[in-house]
Amino acid sequence: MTLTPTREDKFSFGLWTVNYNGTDPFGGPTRNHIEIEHVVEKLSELGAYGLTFHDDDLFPFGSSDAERDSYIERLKKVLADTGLIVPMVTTNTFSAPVFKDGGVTSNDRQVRRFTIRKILRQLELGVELGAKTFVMWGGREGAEYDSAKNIQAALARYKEAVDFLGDYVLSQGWDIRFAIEPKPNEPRGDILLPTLGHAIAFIDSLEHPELVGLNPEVGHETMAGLNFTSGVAQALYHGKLFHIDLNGQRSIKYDQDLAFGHGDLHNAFALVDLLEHGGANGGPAYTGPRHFDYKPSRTEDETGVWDSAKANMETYLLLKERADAFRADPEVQAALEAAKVFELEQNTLNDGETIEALKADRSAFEDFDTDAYLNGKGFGFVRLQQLATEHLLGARG
Ligand code: ASC
Ligand code: MN
Ligand code: MN
Ligand code: MN
Repeated sequence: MTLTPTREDKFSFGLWTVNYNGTDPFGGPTRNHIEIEHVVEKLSELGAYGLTFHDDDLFPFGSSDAERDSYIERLKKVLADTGLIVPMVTTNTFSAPVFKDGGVTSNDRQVRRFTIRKILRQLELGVELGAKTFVMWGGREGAEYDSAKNIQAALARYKEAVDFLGDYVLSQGWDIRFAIEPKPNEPRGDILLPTLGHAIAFIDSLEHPELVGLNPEVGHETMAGLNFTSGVAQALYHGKLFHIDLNGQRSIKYDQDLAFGHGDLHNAFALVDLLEHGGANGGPAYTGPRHFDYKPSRTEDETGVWDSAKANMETYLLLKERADAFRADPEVQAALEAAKVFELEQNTLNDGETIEALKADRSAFEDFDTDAYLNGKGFGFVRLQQLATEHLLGARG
């Protein structure tokens, strides 16, 4: 089967992904830096439509204004030459020593003010480049020691920063929204807003909650032992799936950032099915970029980098083809029906039903045969999941 990505597929890559040089806590780089022109040309040739970046991915931290401008000009030129777009930008508020206790929640007020300035610069650049989403990954927001961080004050400072940035976007009339990316730990022992649920509750506390959504990452929810697809479904339910970071992760451990599908493949299948086919309400569930935030393994040379970029897109398209076949299979439809999957879309109560009416309905309680559920009325979920597995493995058309 040939699966060739096209721009309509909306695949995008972080500049930091293909340019990850292999550094880890135990060893230095295993690959050379790839120049921006080559990255954009290569991604374009492979079928991607977008490039995303942290400020420091493009121009090194501490660059002079002239150096920064020259990198931005180089980027603009190669974007114009290839037609690639920048759907999202984000700020590096974690690499430089100044961020060792975090950015917007550092105990050091001077650092917090510097962080907001750095974010503002990248926000303005993002708007200039036409980005529609501004991701905030607070990787260093958090602590190793409970005594070292007043969590409630830190959340208040987080809110202060996001509210301030939101006010600025509204006052300028910009068409850009913020997406918070949760992660439970690493590099901090414990990161603030560790899961999608924590972030949703935080967003509710903001001055402009409509401006702020989520950028869930496969690996990050998995690190917390959570079901990624289920979390994404809840993000969609709340209208908060503004962006997504696709990659692979095998179980609870350090952030692996494997290529998409190279972790929990069953869950990746369910995810693509959800993104492409929508949830219970039908319709396209997610129309934004399919953004890959992965790290090409440190064992690879540049050929392996481009192979891995391709692998992300091809696996997504393969899973999409498999999910289409799964949905189109009459046996699957019958199994979904038998499993009462569609019945969950029906309201539990009748239209306008009162407490009195429910109490008067003997079939709901007095005459309801609960005994029938012992050794009867199986849902057939295992058969359904086996059908999904057979489609996933290509055993069914
Ligand atoms: C991000 C993001 C991450 C981190 C990580 C940096 O912006 O989405 O998960 O930074 O990729 O290495
Ligand atoms: Mn306001
Ligand atoms: Mn990650
Ligand atoms: Mn990410």
